[in-house]
Amino acid sequence: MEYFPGITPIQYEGPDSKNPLAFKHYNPGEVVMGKSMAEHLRFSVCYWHTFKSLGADPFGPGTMIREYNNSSDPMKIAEMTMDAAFEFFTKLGAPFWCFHDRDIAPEADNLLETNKRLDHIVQIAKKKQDETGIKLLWGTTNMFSHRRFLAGASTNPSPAVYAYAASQVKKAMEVTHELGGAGYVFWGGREGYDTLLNTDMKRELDHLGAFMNMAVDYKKKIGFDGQFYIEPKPKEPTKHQYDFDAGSCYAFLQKYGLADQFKLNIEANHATLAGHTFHHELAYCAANGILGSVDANRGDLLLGWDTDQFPTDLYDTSLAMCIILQNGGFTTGGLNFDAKVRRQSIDPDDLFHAHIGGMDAFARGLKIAARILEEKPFGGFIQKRYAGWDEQLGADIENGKVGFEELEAYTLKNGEPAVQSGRQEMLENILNEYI
Ligand code: XLS
Ligand code: CA
Ligand code: CA
Repeated sequence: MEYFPGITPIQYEGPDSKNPLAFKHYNPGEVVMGKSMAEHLRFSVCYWHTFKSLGADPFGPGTMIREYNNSSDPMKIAEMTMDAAFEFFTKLGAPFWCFHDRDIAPEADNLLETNKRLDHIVQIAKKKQDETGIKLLWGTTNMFSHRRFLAGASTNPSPAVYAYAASQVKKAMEVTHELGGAGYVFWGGREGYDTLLNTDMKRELDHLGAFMNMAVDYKKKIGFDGQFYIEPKPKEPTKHQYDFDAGSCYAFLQKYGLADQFKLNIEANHATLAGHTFHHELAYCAANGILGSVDANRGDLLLGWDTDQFPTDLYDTSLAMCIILQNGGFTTGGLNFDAKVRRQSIDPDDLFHAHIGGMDAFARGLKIAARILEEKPFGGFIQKRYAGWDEQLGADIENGKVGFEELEAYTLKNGEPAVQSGRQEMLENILNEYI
């Protein structure tokens, strides 16, 4: 059965093409700074939004009618959806996919039966991966939809829920390993709180730290060598999520002895919800050696929630690609479209338009970033701004050779320091010439 009839594999037709179902900028084999665009960008399609969310919002049910969702048997739906998904990945030309355990197979009445269902679907996925060459960027668990997780999973007040969550992560890591996943994501779900009147924050954080350490132990035990990631988000569903932003995740990882076991998966929309730019969160990770992977989407400046729109802003994609390239590019990570089409975009074709737009936006961002890094239009502005740190005084401070007394003696001898312009407007104008 063909679920996307009338769609042929999406081709690169170049910037002059007027075909909406063609790439204008993403040319997978084209080499940019020594690597193909496909290798740089490592695009991934997410299972949950693209195949499982059908347009429901708090005010109404789904609006999208899909052939692969048309059965009274939930396992039949799971099988048909996996078929549709691989047809989609193949036609789009996306090299990777991502999923939550419960996206691909529905829960049964108990954990044992649920795991059997998951195993059945994983075997289908494995066969399809082998046939198509499409790979798993990362797997994860859904520990936020079922009512047992209403007060969180590994930060739940009940140790029995904690145990259930551990069993679920154990299984999801096993199937991710089985599918050759390049990574495994921990997004906080309901790990956070709505009011401190009912929450023991210290205990919950300690439990979360212990849980992550158990996950690391089990990873070693089964020989899974994929990368672990934490995905920050400041709020939603809880009022305050523990993994608020990159900074709070890094503090958590260091406190619980996990800093060398995890990197971060930075989502653009979560960065802006935290009051940061996407650029900031990526730069913070790069500065601390924890830049792992990216959930490529965007929010809406006028809305305060996680709209998960497809990325189209060239400033965002260009600045992101500058950081990613300067950081040496992705290794295990990639650009996962954790994004959903709007509720009114009901046709299966809209899924293609959305992904083509996101892929072209990042392809342009890559080319812009590569030109900026090669042509250096800012003339080493940042290096020059900090040049004093390469001279005697700066070097003595950086090398710990001086303290307050020596710095006071320097100041008394040299008097008022010189100041320089930050030239923000000039730099913004130069950037605009490249967008
Ligand atoms: C939700 C998150 C989620 C993670 C995976 O806001 O973005 O989808 O990426 O659990
Ligand atoms: Ca995400
Ligand atoms: Ca999101």
